[in-house]
Amino acid sequence: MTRRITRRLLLGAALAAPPLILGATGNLPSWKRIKQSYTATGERLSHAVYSRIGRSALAREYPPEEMSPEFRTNGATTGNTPAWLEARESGFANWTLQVDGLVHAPRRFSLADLQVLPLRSQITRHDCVEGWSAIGGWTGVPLSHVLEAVQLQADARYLVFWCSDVMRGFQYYESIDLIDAFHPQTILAYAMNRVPLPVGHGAPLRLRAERQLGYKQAKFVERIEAVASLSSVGFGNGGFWEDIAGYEWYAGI
Ligand SMILES: Nc1nc2c(c(=O)[nH]1)N[C@H]1C(S)=C(S)[C@@H](COP(=O)(O)O)O[C@H]1N2
Ligand SMILES: [Mo]
Repeated sequence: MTRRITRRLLLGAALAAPPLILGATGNLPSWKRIKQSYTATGERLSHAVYSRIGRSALAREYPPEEMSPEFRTNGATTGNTPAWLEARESGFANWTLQVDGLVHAPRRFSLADLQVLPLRSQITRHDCVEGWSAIGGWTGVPLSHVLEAVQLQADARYLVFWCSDVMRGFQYYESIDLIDAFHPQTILAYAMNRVPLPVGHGAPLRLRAERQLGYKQAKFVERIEAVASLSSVGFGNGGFWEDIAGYEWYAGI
């Protein structure tokens, strides 16, 4: 006869388990020490847990004192398309971001249009796959506000960020799904460390999708296209480095 597993039985097992496990190691630390070590690593622990419980978890944000004294640039350090070069001449006064594809109300946004929308500032750590990190501050408009303005169509599944730099003959692009698109820390940043976004870091507008690695943080964004599938974009892998070097499309951290 099988015993019915009651909730009380499960609770009893859960309470009994830790001493049993520790006992089995033959090296039983005192509960006090265990408690202390948990308190000491509490912040790290909760972050480690939160970052694994779901896509909506927030990336860690830092106090201003922890900002890196230097935040290096990487990849393209300038746009190089004729339109971008011309826009830079006017200090990006006549630059626009185009938002189109599977949206009901495609439109262009000037920097001023974006800057009157609600803004968000965040100090986060950028992690590049090449093995360096830097903590920097970003200010911009949450992507969700831009998407509300253009109204995604029912079959939109991904957003493609087209950039104003062409490398090795290919336009840089990246893409994210709608979970990342509506994540509260996904912003179109026009300022870095409280000054207008420098050219080297993607002026006048870049993506910050803080739950993703560095190469997803598209710089020099000139167009956002909503698509149903990534298979017909570029070589079909969802991004410049994904196409050229086999980087993972989902680069979640
Ligand atoms: N348009 C564009 N975006 C890009 C790149 C690039 O070459 N072109 N490089 C990516 C990589 S690999 C990294 S690590 C970051 C570097 O951002 P930073 O120059 O602000 O440090 O931008 C990403 N976004
Ligand atoms: Mo990177």
